[in-house]
Amino acid sequence: MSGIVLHQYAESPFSEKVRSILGYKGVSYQSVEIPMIMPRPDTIPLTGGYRKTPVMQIGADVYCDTAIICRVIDEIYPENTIYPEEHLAMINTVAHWTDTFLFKVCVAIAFQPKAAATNPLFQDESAMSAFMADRAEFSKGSSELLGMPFETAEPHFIGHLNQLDQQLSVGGPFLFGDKPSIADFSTYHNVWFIYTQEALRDYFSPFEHLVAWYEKMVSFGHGNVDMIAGSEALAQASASEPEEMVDAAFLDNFQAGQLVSVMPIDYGFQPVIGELLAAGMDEIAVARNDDQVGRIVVHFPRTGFQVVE
Ligand SMILES: N[C@@H](CCC(=O)N[C@@H](CS)C(=O)NCC(=O)O)C(=O)O
Repeated sequence: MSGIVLHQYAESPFSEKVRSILGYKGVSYQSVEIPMIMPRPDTIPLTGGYRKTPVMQIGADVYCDTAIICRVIDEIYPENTIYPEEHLAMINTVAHWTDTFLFKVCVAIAFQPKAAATNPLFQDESAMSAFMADRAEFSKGSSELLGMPFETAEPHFIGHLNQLDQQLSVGGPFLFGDKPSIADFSTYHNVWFIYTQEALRDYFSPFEHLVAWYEKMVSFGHGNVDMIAGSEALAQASASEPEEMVDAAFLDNFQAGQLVSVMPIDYGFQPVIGELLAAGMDEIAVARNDDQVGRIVVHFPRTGFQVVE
């Protein structure tokens, strides 16, 4: 069986969420450092259009969105599960809110003028305008990612840090008890996004319990990573066959084999078109034939995605 290849870039918060889980689980894996902006010629042939970051590849199976990436990692490495059954619905609800609403708040905090003035990305004018143009194209048709004014975001951000700090001062050491769950990792990457910017670190000064928790999360590291070239990842896909899907479910009158288009419901409206292999309660999967890498199965979580005939 092929191993995990994570397509990610260093500055990406959602990539940090996955890197941190791989660190917590002590996983050895390969990783491709992708460009922060398009084009991504070594990743898009695998997804067939989806362009959010990160993407996980295992041979010719490709996983889009951290909701399914983290679940699959936990299935492969079940020891110290981050999805404890006794809190499953609540933990997934917290993770979803944190990865959607709180992330949108954090984007507004991260790109406020005070931070932009010291962010290395924004020191070079042409790099900055290329980044802005790329993200405008990425967000076309949606106000979900870049739509919150800083003045609206800031009280939401500080209020949530305060609640986290209060909870961690009486409970813990993690958000749902003695061991970290997916709720911790979703919260962690948002905190990391802001905390790692020196100009914004003062936000955390009043919150010592939150900072102690954050340092524990940082200490998990990133696992045992071997950086590979994008061309090697594509070669692995070409040399592999997707895993067969057994007992795939089809809800909502969908049928195996029909041609569908799949894309996120919030932002990043770049569709993936393929033959439907699963449309169950937890997962959507489509098969595509790519000119460069052959047959690929692309997997998405059910929550957060739309399937159109
Ligand atoms: N729901 C997605 C969100 C991923 C996301 O928004 N990633 C950001 C980077 S952290 C992104 O895709 N930005 C645009 C890009 O990298 O092209 C997930 O959980 O994977």
